[in-house]
This record gives sequence, structure tokens and C-alpha cells, in this order.
Amino acid sequence: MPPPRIAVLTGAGVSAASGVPTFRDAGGLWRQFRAQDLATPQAFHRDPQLVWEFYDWRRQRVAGCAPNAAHRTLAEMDAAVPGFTLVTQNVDGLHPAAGSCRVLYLHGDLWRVRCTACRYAGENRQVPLDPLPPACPECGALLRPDVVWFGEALDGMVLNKAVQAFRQADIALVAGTSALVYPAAELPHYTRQHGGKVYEFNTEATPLTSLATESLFGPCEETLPAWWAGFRSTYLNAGA
Ligand code: BJW
Ligand code: ZN
Repeated sequence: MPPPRIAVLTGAGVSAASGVPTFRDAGGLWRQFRAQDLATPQAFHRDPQLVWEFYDWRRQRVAGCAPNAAHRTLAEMDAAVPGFTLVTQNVDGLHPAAGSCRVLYLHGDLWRVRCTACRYAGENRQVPLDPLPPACPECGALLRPDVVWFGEALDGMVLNKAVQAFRQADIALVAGTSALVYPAAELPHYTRQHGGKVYEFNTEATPLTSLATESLFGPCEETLPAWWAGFRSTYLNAGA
């Protein structure tokens, strides 16, 4: 029998142990800054330099961070489970840094920029950034961070693939997300609707706790590796 299909949704809590600030916890970004002033298209239109500086500061913080045991465990799953999909809300790039190959980025990527006017998009790893957003090499309009702000649509193709993966999953793992932001938060519901199991890995209860088959409370850099060890010994040739 093939091992169960697994779909994973990760959020900022997965990178917390790496030193990346979360959004809504104590010390989280949206406790110190107003999201409306920094993470909306209106904010960028009003004050592109302020928003650019905020992302430059975030990039500088993340540049000094390394993946933790939660990222590494998910990369191991990617390599070992045939029907595996990792869907992340994180923009920090720590999943690919840990070796995850197949990643769906729901909210974009801190290490990419895109044009505000045309279809130009590209990687940008410069740290620190120039103080002002640069001009698009193709049309001259302003470049912006390639992330999804509040009120913006997610990439339709990426979202469709994510919905598909959660519909088809026998097991959904939800790690380190407050499950407050939509449409990401509705993904585990598709797995439940199709009779699959949902395991939540969080330090606290969330709106998904009542949906979950089981919630494993604790730091996911500890609970995910432990869960994976159990899964591996049940469904895969343990240690192989
Ligand atoms: C640990 C841990 C450890 C800590 N171990 N755990 C339906 C209902 C209501 C509202 C809406 C709705 N549909 C859409 C909306 C509006 C809005 C929304 O959801 N608002 C809610 C807040 C109410 N959604 C949107 O606007 C989305 N767009 C959209 O729906 O478009 C529709 C549309 C269609 C057609 C045309 C136009 C529009 C876009 C959402 C974009 C979110 N963007 C951000 C910023 C990204 C870029 C950046 O990084 O700057 O994404 S906001 C921020 O929140 C970021 C995150 O990815 C996202 C989720 O946060 P996350 O990851 O859950 O982090 P936290 O901090 O909230 O939680 C951390 C968790 O970890 C906690 O639970 C801790 O306990 C836990 N934890 N340490 C385990 N060691
Ligand atoms: Zn352009």
C-alpha cells in the first residue's frame, strides 16, 4: 500500500525558533506596526519608501537566520513521501534553504521583486537594499516586494494547486499558523471534508483546533520531528 498522502500548511511559528519574528504573537510584527501602513497596496502607493524600508529591515533580519528542525523535518518528508505537498505562508525562504524542493508559496517571497505595472518579476538577494525602490528594467515603473499584501489576490494557479493538494490529502499537517488569514486558513477544511485527518502543531489553540483530529501543543521544532519519527516507523521502512 502506498503511504498516505500528506499536505502541509506552515506559518510564521515554524520559523520562530530560527529567530524570524511572527506576526501576531507577543513581539510579532503586527503588534509593533500597523499592517495597514506597511502591508497593503494602498500603503505602498502612499509611501513606497517606507514600505521598501520595512521589507529591507525584514530581509536583513532573515538573512542572519538558518532553518531549524521543523524546516529540516519537512524537507525530509518531501524527499521520502511520494504524495507530499508543502504549502507555506512564509516569505522567508527557510523551507528551500532546508532542502524542500516542492514548495507552494501562498504569500510570495521576500527574496523576489516584481513590477507594479508590467509582468516583470525576478530574484533579488541584495542586502541591504538601496533606500528607494528601483525602476523596472522593462518598463521603468516602480518595483515592489513580490509578496501578497492584505486585499490582494493570491496567485490563482498556486492557490488551485494548494486546494487540490489539501483535497487529495489523507493527512494534513498545520504548523505554526494562527489560522486567521484567509484563504490560507480554509485549506485544512478541504482535507476534513474529504475524510482526511488534520494534525495541528502549535504552541496555542487556534480557530483550527476544533477542526483538527488532534492538536499537538508545543514548539513545532520538537513536535514535528517526533510526529515524523512515528509516521516513518509506521508507514515507511524506518531508518531507511
Ligand atoms: C508556534 C511557535 C512554535 C509560535 N511552534 N507554533 C475571509 C474572512 C475574513 C477576512 C478575509 C476573508 N478572505 C479574505 C479576507 C481578507 C484578508 C484576511 O484574511 N484578513 C484576516 C486577517 C481577517 N485576506 C487577504 O486580504 C488575502 N487576500 C485575499 O483574500 O484576496 C481576495 C481577493 C480576491 C480577488 C481580488 C482581490 C482580492 C491576502 C492575505 C495576505 C497576507 N499577507 C501577510 C503579509 C505577507 C508579506 C509579509 O510577510 O510582509 O502574510 S499578513 C501575515 O499573516 C503574513 C502571514 O503569511 C500571514 C499569516 O500569519 P501566520 O503565519 O499565521 O503568523 P501569526 O503570527 O499570525 O501566527 C503564528 C502562530 O505560530 C501562532 O499561532 C503561534 O501560537 C504559533 N507559534 N511559535 C509552533 N515554536
Ligand atoms: Zn515593469
